[in-house]
Amino acid sequence: MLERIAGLRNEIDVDLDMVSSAEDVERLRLRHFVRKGTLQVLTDALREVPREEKPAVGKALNELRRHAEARFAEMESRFARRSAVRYVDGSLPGRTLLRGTDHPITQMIDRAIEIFGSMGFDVAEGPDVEDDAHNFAKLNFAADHPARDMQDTFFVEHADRQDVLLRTHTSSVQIRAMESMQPPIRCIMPGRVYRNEAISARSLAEFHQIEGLYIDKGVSMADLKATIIEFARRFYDSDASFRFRTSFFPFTEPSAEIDMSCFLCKGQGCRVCKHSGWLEICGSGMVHPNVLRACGIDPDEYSGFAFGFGVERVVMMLTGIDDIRLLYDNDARVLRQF
Ligand code: 2U9
Repeated sequence: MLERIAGLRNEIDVDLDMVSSAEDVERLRLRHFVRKGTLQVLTDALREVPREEKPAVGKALNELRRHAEARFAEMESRFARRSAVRYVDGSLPGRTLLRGTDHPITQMIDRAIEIFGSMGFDVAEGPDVEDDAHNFAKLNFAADHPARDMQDTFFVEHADRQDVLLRTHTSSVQIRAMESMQPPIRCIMPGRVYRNEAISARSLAEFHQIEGLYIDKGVSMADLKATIIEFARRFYDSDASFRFRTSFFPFTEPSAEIDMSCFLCKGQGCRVCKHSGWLEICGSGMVHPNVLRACGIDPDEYSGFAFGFGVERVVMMLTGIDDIRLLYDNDARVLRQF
């Protein structure tokens, strides 16, 4: 009997030394460990062993069982680790791979760049962290203009300067363009801007603007009107009508807000245009002579127009999204619709 026990121990060891997969281990486990397996057959045979030999044989059987259990446990865990990495169930259906798309804000900016590009406008870029001169002073903001106030502007702590801030509009980029180039200047400035505003469904403390600027000899309000109408007909609706309402900005004179007949209801009144039939599409005006002068451009020789609009507002109008925060939640269920 002791020989049979030693033989089975040897057999189990040799079998386990040769396994190469979890399935092999499982096959051996079924051979040795189940109710009618080799170990149980030997245990049952203990009944036939003479009484005086029983203690030694019983002890040897217990040792064999412990040894076999330890070896099986070791082999099972070895293959479980490997199979967790390697095992592929070819019968499972494939996983759907979701393709990413450009964010709707990026899509709108790209479309605007393409349309203005076809009209001869370049793209200019500038820093998000600005100084008071480029963000306010050279844009003809009076020293006590409320927009400089802590309520609107994020000021940046700086060891020796008090005039560092996050740009509140991309007009600062236009100032840099005029300082560094001689007219004709024709460019748009898409970019992120920052205002210290309460966050709500309609406003965020960070949003995107696109501004445009055209400086040359003899540029007039007629050029402004033609450029914006051409852009809006291509961007929104080829049949739209337009109206120009007088307005005020420190950096333009005269200034105008531009409205377009609603692309959805064609002026009849609907939810998008708040039942007015009109959509406000941008602010605009002729660049103020003080602004030209501050950038080293002679207002007696050159004139120019400028315009600006908020990109998130455009995205909301075109998509029907009525809470601006949805554009920044990065929820794929929202974004994959565009
Ligand atoms: C220079 C001179 C003039 C840019 C302009 C607007 C009118 C305007 C707002 C629309 C909504 C910004 O996003 S918004 O809050 N903008 O109404 N912007 S004219 O005029 C300039 C810019 C630069 C040197």
